[in-house]
Amino acid sequence: MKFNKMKRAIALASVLTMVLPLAACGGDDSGNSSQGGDNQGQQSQSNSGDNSVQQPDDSQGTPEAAWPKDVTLTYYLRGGTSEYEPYLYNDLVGMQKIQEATGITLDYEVICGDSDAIQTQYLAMIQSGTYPDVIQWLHKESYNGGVDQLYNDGVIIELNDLIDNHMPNLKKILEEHPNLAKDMMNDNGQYLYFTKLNPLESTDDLVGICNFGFLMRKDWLENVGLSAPTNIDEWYEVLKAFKTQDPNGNNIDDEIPFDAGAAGLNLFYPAFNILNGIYIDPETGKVGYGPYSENYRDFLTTMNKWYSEGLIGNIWAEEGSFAIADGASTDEHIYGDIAGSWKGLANNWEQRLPGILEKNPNADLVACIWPYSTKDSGVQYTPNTYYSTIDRTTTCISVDCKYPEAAAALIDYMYSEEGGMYLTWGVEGETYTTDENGKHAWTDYGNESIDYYDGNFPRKFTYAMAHISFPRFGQNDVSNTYGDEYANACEIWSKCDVSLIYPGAIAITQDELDAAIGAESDMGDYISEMQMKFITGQEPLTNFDTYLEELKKKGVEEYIKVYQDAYDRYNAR
Ligand SMILES: [Ca+2]
Repeated sequence: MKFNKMKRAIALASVLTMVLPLAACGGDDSGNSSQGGDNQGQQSQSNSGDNSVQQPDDSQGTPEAAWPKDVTLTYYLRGGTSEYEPYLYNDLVGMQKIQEATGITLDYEVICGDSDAIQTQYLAMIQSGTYPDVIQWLHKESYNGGVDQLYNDGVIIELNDLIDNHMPNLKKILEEHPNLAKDMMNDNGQYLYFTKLNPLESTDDLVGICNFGFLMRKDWLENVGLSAPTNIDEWYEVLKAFKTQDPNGNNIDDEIPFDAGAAGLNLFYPAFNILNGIYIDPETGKVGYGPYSENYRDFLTTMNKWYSEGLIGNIWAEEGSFAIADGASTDEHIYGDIAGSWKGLANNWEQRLPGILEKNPNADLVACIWPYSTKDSGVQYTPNTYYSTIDRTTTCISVDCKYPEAAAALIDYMYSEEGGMYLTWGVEGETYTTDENGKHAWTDYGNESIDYYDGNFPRKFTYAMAHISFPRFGQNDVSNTYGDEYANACEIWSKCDVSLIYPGAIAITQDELDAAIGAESDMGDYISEMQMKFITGQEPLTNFDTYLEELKKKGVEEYIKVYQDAYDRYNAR
């Protein structure tokens, strides 16, 4: 299924993003005293302080005193494989401040391991019939049918009344941003989850989610006397020059002008007004499927030409295999000074450039803009499906939560401005300062490198980690949390047209797709196989119509219809 490939690409991007602020880890375990007992002691101690949240006060005898003062909620989270993962959340000073402010203690249950292992644990938890109070997870990808099905299966509660009556911050946000309300609710008008909400308004909002795109060797461009390409014709000109003019200067014809690893070719689809999968056709406003379109023929024709002239290498196939590669990875090509451009992340200046400089002291990178459309003049479509008002991680309250109002109050505080700052920047005067214009900056104390379990990283990450998807609103000046080159690249990649992107708020179940085209359909495999053959010339493009016919037989139109129907329901919300 195409689905698998898409999920893989998303998972990879997500892993790369997660790696960004932290050093790689691996090594032996040492002290873990931060978890468990002492934290609770610390929290209940803080309960005696001022509470800035509307915790019901027993002394007033209100019948709505919905939770006891020493309430502890279990908070279930998706961890990773790093050594520090089980302890990180308890240690986050920003989260401790949020607990102090609300008088609610959190008992984290961090599920750690590789993605398969934690997926198994997550499903086992749901199957057990006994749930933590709050469950924060990639529900949409991990549970068939997403949060709607979790609700239908009696795992989580509806949140509409809680938002109305106990969540003034979130209520205000949803009232002021009807687009966010529309995206967060389901087709029945129910709110079933909380998430990181992005109004997509300021540069900061965009920079936070636009951290990948085309990267190119700036020094190579200078060596061939060209500027960074802005459309498909210019891309051809640059790649051809990289191939023929020895830009790495070693007198060997060893350049790979575009390394297509990590699904790199997918970034070229939008220039042909399609995406690699479901998309919205800007011409008709209807749902389409990239590999089943006339524009795909043009995409393949271009890629076939580039391939035949030696301009692309490392073409990514299904499930992470490289169908066309010379045996070396994208990283090896990049560090070996033979890759001229690739799909990269904004952290490549920090993470990859130093490695290239070891090989070539003149090396530098440049972020390329999204190429202008070959169809619509002056439009730069993006393939960035993260370009969404809602985050992929969603946070639900379970039916077993005895004090849902307490959970709502805690999460509502995360949606407040103070809560957002605790989650993004930590503590003012400790990890960050604010200038007279309201701009935030890290302190030396925040940036100081400290030992943390098996690695070390800046102290600020023990206060707040902006990329952890706790519910909150906006990005809180997040661009300043990165270096200039990072922010500049993100800004370049944030300039784009998102019309092709199918709304991330829509959840389609695998059952719906299976019902439409059959669980046994090999449509995705067929598309991958044929793409390779068309690009490499094993299959002439004169057979493209036969390919379309075959896809039709495999149910592609029924597949598209499932998405079209869901899109129609979404538009009717
Ligand atoms: Ca060379």
